[in-house]
Amino acid sequence: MNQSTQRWVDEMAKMCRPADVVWCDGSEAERERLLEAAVRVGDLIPLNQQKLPGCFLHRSDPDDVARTEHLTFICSRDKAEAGPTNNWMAPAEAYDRLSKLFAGSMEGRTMYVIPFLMGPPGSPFSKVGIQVTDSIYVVLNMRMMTRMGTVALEQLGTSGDFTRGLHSKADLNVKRRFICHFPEDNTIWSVGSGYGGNALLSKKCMSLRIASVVGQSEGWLAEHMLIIGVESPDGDVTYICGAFPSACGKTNLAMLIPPASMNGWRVYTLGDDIAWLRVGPDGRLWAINPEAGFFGVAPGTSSKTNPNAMETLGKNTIYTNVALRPDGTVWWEGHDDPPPQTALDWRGRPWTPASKELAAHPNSRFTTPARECPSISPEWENPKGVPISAILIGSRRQRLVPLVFQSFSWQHGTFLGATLASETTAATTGAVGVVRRDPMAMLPFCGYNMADYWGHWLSMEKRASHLPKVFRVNWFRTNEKGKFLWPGFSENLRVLKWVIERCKGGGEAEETPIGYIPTPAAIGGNELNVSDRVLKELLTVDREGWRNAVRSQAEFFEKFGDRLPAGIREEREGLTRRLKSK
Ligand code: OXD
Ligand code: MN
Repeated sequence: MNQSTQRWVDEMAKMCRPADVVWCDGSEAERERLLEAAVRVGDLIPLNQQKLPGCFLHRSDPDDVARTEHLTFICSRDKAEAGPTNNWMAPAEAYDRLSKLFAGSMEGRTMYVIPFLMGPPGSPFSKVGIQVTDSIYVVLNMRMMTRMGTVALEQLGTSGDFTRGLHSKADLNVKRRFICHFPEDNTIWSVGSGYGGNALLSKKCMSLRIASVVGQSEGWLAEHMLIIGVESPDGDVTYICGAFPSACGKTNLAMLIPPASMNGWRVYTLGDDIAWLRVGPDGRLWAINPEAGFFGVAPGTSSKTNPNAMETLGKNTIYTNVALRPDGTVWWEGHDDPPPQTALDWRGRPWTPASKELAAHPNSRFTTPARECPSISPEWENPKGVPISAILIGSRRQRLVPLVFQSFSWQHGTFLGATLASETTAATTGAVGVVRRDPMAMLPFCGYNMADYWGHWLSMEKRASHLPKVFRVNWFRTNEKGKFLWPGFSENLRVLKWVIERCKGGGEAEETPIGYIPTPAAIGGNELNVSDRVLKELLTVDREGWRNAVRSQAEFFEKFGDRLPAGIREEREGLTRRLKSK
């Protein structure tokens, strides 16, 4: 037994006063026991086991359905370390306030101790965490999202180097909800929520907020990125990472099936949400997915948008806040099947197609093991990771941002990431559809000052000799009627094809003030159902629009004062200059 883990767990138990403490080993027998207990206490509803073997439904508290960014804090000693984009609380104050909420919060409940490993066993990338929680739903999710149990304790050995995650649902009251990160203590305290992004501490809390800080000090990057391998007809596989804000189609892109017209192409899935990138001995950036499962957005997922996900979801899946059909199967808006005549909505209330409200919550989710995905890459658990040739930076923008363009350099690519903005989605509480700045899709997930984080990206140029090429993408352009201009989904592979050609020194492109833009012919083809006019519109630079964009970027950058790295300033000036000239 590792002394430091035991000591810490004892301390947490003393504060939370659970009825008992159970250490999770990750075994099958334990899964059975937990499922039985979850059904008994009403945390899970068994689904039709003939049609959906091993699948269950969870309905969360209606006030607890998304990440609550306004209740998420970085508790560094120095406020400036958290930076202007994070909420900050002094560590002493946070420990004091939250101790009071945790005190006795587990009375009458079991405290589960979850040792978990982020990354493949034995990998130099991997990190250990221990989460204690009073939620069986959380344990069952962590079991899929991480490598949980004995495997983690073995990796830890006698070391005290692990992330300490304390979680209690407490009374689920949003007034007493806090998600606090203590980067200097490698510690996370989360209270008052059972929602994935707030309560599965391995995910956003550890693998992004804490890991980004660790990455800065150890010289690597923790990013909100998918990882895919794209095989071209000659059999060569190119690995690509992609940063997109929540609910912008990362899971769909990660599991893409090529359109019928792109014979010989294939996409392998390695990760759909988080990538850890390190410089390899060859001077390239190598990536792993620290997670072991997918926590995807259900609405909009169908055999048309994501056949691989639909196949994965047929078994061993926990659904959260979707609708329940009378035959014990699930449904959501955008599902393959038409709306059911009757169902129970995500809150368990009777629902019919005439109902005014949605059947599934717009941020309803599925949790499912990665290994069951038909497109999973044979390399996904390679302890060395995979070498990354390109990074996509994408967001949801109806106007202005072209379908794709390539940065001039790593520094310019960092600038494209730093100036990313997106229309908000249901993955977080608050208004949907408002454009907000979301640098590298990390706004809610960067555990330290965003200006220093850009500086860290820029410093990669000194650490690595062959950095990936950086591309800005936008699948979400619409016309005046709000109709999408680009078909998206499997057709996005045409954009990836051009990206890969560029990485290999080919691909037709035109130099513009914002970057290299493909010629319409380099993207389109006879089989693509997009008119030449629309394709041209998708690949045009609106100079006036970009001049306005530069002004709004300036307001954002001003928040960082002197901490803004020189490289970002240079790129701003360069862009302004290029937009002025003919
Ligand atoms: C997620 C998110 O759950 O980004 O991945 O919200
Ligand atoms: Mn995400």
